[in-house]
Amino acid sequence: MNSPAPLPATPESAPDYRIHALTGAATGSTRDLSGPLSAEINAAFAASPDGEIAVRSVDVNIPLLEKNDILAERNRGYFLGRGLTALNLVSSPGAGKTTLLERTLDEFGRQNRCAVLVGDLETDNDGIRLSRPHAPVAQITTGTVCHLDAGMIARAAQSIDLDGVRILFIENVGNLVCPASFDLGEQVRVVLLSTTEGEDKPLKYPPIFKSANLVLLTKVDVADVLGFKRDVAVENIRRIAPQAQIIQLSARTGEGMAEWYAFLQARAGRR
Ligand SMILES: Nc1nc2c(ncn2[C@@H]2O[C@H](COP(=O)(O)OP(=O)(O)OP(=O)(O)O)[C@@H](O)[C@H]2O)c(=O)[nH]1
Ligand SMILES: [Mg+2]
Repeated sequence: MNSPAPLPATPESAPDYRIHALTGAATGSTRDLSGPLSAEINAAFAASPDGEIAVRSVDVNIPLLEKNDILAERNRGYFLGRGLTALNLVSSPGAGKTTLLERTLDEFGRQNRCAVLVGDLETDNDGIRLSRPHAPVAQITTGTVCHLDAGMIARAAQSIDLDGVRILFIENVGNLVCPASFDLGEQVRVVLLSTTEGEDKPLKYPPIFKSANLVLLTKVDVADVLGFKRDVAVENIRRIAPQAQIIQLSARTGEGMAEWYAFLQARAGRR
């Protein structure tokens, strides 16, 4: 009997995602890292003087989620140590994450220094939309990966200048499933549900809602024309996520934005 063909050699892993600091790129000293990943990350920065870096994945032979959780705890400590609050914004594609952050940077962000890390499979479009002289922004393009992970956040956070930043917004890849499993080291998880998606999504995609600290019911300006029942949606959110605060808002008309800013202000104050 012929012996089975040997497994093909594992190819050298290609860069699996890219980080591009669009505004507020970190300068020299703030890029220096310590810890187990420091050599790899610092070498990647050194090889990319224009702020764009490509980082290879690190094989540490532990389960993916366990590795993510370890890195997430490191991120949490790093954020707490810097006195900033990190919020992870998750939703299905197009629920209004970037539009909300654009307005938030223009209003809340004028008095409170904010930074943004934004993830998409492809394009810098959201990073460009969010670029403001007063707010450092880095775009993470994940290629084929349907969520951000803690390693990406660790590296992207090093690519921008976080000095004086009180709030770090992380706009996750638009997806109502995968991001639920990946702790990024955030202190606050914000789930957006838009009126264009239907009232039943909390019932159909419970894990992400169960993990939320805050649920934003977005695009309420078009609720009536869509026949979207806000009270039913709120009831569904409460049933699945009784732990979560709920704010109804429209980044277009401004309804509910004051409540959102009050939430941010209260969280930013916890150092
Ligand atoms: N009517 C209305 N439209 C909104 C509102 N917020 C966002 N939109 C629209 O919804 C669409 C998607 O908004 P984005 O902010 O790009 O959504 P997103 O969640 O960032 O999308 P991805 O990053 O692709 O997941 C755009 O056409 C926005 O203009 C709102 O409050 N009211
Ligand atoms: Mg977006």
